[in-house]
Amino acid sequence: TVIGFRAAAKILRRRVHGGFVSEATRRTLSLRYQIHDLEGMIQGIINDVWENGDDALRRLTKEYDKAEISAIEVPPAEINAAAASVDKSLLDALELAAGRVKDFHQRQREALFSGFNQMSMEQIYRPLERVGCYAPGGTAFYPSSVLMTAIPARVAGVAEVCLVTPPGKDGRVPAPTLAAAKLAGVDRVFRIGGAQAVAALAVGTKTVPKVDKICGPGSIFVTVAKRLLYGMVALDGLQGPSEVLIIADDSAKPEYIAADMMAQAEHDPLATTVLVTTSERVAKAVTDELNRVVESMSRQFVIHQSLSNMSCVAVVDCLEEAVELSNMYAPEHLLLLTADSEAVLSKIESAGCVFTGPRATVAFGDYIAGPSHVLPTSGTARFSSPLNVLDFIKIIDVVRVDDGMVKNLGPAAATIAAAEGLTAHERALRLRMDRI
Ligand code: HSO
Ligand code: ZN
Repeated sequence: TVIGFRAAAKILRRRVHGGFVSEATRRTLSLRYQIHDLEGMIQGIINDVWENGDDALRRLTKEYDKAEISAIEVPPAEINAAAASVDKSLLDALELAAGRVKDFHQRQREALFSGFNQMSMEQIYRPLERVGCYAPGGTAFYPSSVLMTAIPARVAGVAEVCLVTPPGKDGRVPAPTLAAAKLAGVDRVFRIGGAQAVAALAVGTKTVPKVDKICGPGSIFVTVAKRLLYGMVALDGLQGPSEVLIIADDSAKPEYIAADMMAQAEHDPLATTVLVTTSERVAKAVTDELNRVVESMSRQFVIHQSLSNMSCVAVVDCLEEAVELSNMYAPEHLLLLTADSEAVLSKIESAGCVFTGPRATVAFGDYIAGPSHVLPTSGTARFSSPLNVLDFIKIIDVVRVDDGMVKNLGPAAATIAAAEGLTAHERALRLRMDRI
């Protein structure tokens, strides 16, 4: 069904303010898994890993992933063998992608490092020492997510990059994931997933090292575990189900729009697709096209659920209204299919990644363009950024004090110290001033 601006605004506002575990997610979870106290259940897993370490990891992997694992860490020989077993064409494609992701982030690094320094005050940069990347596994395993998390970390100069990813029922990590890990320069791979993997990275076990930061998207269990452990460990953000908002005018091709809506929807029954168009004709043509094609898709069941429960098509009066909706929603992915898309882009205030150009599709960003596909979701693009080199770098400020600074700035500093009643501060300053 096609709705108007006001109805769309209401739906999108509710979604953005639904918090990071939206009501829809909670409802689905309690129906599917009979979980009524999600946070309580995950806290139980965290405590278990904290108390029982590797034993808990093996037991929980058996319980949740239905896999018997003896070695939690994947040995280098297994990584190499897996990489060698992967199809040449896939390996070449992953290598091309890895090179482009590396390039993009190296450019960011250069821009950062050529940044500001004053003579006496400056900022210097130091990489985090150890980080943990989470790559989703199970039915949909994503070697692309390995590249999109590990490579920015590597480029930032992180000393040790670890990867956790859940094993299949045979206890093995899929070969393409291991091949991607090798290409990305991952140091250590652990065959664990879910909340238990996040807990292991945050607290450390005999086998799994404690890391400084955990990044990468995962299931709701992973996301809740991240939130519960925040503070003990740094996070890249709390990624929810994936989203796209598409702004289209009458020049847009309905076939392309429908294709991207389905590509988004196939991720997850909770993935969200929003089409905002100024063209009634386009809205109608997209709906027809979806009805025509959905049944031919291999993941039609997921697509159908996502499109019917989590998506909407809105017809608005003008592109200004479309932009207003988009800025309010702050989508993870924004697809701009309008005649003058640069003009629209200049009005965009919040979005994870914008795709524009005559052949734009989100899938380029998912796999090969260069920016990380780990992007802020659930409205968090209002205040956060895509995963990038800065996620893996700490800034250290430097203040160099010479006679000039003492002369020029000492009196003002001493005056403020006196006003604060901190006489030892004032004295420390005056000692320097008196010696000149
Ligand atoms: N669109 C997803 C990333 C992805 N797509 C991985 C395919 N594989 C979240 O940005
Ligand atoms: Zn995708």
